[in-house]
Amino acid sequence: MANLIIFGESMSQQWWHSATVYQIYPRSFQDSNGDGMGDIPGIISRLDYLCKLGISIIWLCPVYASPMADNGYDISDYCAIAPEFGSMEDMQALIKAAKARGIHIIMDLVLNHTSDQHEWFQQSRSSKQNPYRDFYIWRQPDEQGQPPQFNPTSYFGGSMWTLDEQTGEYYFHQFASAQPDLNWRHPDVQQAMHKIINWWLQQGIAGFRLDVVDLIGKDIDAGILANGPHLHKLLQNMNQQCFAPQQAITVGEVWSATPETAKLMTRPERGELSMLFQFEHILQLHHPEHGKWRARPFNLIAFKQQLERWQQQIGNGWIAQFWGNHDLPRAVSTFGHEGDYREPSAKALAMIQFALKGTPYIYQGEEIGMTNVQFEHIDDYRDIETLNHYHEKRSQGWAEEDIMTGIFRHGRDNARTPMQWSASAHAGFSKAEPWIGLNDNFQQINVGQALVEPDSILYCYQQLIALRKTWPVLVYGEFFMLLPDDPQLLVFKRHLAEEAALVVVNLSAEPAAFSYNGHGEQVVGNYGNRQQISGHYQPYEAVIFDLGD
Ligand code: TEU
Ligand code: CA
Repeated sequence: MANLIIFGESMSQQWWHSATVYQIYPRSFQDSNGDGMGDIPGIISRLDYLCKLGISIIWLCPVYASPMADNGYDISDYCAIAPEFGSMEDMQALIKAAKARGIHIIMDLVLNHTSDQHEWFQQSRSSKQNPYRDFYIWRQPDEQGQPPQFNPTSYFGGSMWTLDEQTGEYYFHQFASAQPDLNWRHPDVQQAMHKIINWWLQQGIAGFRLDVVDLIGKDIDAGILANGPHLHKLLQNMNQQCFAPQQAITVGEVWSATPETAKLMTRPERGELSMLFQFEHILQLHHPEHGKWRARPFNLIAFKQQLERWQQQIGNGWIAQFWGNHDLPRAVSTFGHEGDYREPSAKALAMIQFALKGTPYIYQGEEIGMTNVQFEHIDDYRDIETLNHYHEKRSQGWAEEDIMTGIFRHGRDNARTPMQWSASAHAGFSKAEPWIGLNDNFQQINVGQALVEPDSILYCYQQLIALRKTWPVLVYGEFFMLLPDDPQLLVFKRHLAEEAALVVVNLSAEPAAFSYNGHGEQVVGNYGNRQQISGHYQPYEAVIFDLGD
């Protein structure tokens, strides 16, 4: 396809720019064999549903062999399937069945760390002379037996260093001690991982989501973890050895990303990644000292400033557009409205997402407006991050209610309750008690209900997915923010050659007035069909107008 000039930069068009990705968290998507755990045959049974939605790519969260300390983000064998999800034959059947429906699969590759049960780590910890010793990061204790000076708190609580009795040295892990960081400075680590990547591409997958990929360039002795000095070289090597030869699609999870670093990682001429997830709209919710556990309310004006910066500064780089994922609270509960305006606000969030530059990612259940959950007791929670946080804060004297409020609002299990397929037992997810509790609103909020409702959230997503495939102005149009300081209205324009679109969203629970000097035709709306752009907008009313040429 021809190149475009966007904000003065030459942009080569890719099919995955206008495609939509659907993220599946396998353990919570569909159980096929009645053990209460989602699995790969369950996913195969739902491919026609995804096809009907108009999905082009599935991002499949880890299904590799794993002790499941972090639900599969602790891999013990990259080329084997965890039995609870099925067999390698099931995985090959999924790839084939998806391809037959025109759906590509990208797999979640956890390359920053392995499970401590991985053969490499078992060898590495066995002796200081073992050839695998330097696959990981080991340091001598100091005279007092303490770990190195550089000793940040792990994402899951506690120190990032764990003393291993066998050889009396500390090993480094940014997440759980069951997830030792790989030493990416070691050429054998790079080669071993390239081999795994190429093996999976030969199985017929289309690419990868790269877990915390900005951490692999770390320089521990310089105290640098994210966006380290070795990152770009490592990504360029990986691209040359693996991605480019097979036109693989890659999306990096990059919590540290800024528009500047994102351009370095995703401009096509740099030969690194296809696109990345940046998290500024999530991080703005985090408390400066207590992060997500004492989160602040969503601030629309701050959001608009970030949005304008990203949309205008990413140039010919590319990003993923998302509201939620398996680590984040439910989008409609965080950015929309859980009560009377749940449906219009869920559609409003979808319309914003699909009207922006960047590939849209739908997290399972977002298409029906699934909400956060509030389990009675901490024992009902499953996530290692949540459980470690609870026990750590209880030991530090935090009130139970304070901790639970943080978990209700931002705990990762909000996104991991079983997919709500129907109002029948266990929401049609399983014939048995699921591995984690259901959200008790599944009888009102489920796919079966959405499919029989002509103006459901689901059909709004279906319309937006189709629209992006046929209206390039939404995919490539230059972005212009209007009313930057308005606390209720998000209004922006997209321009491409003679085409122009105007997006007007009242992202509040109160009516808002908007006046605009010009005419447009409603293409998508969540409150019936507007004839005028100017006027009053209902709570969470959103409209995409075609301003014509
Ligand atoms: O997440 C990276 C990560 O840092 C998140 O866990 C984040 O810190 C936290 O959830 C924000 O509150 C990736 C995976 O998406 C996550 O599921 C894994 O637990 C983690 O890496 C380790 O692999
Ligand atoms: Ca199962």
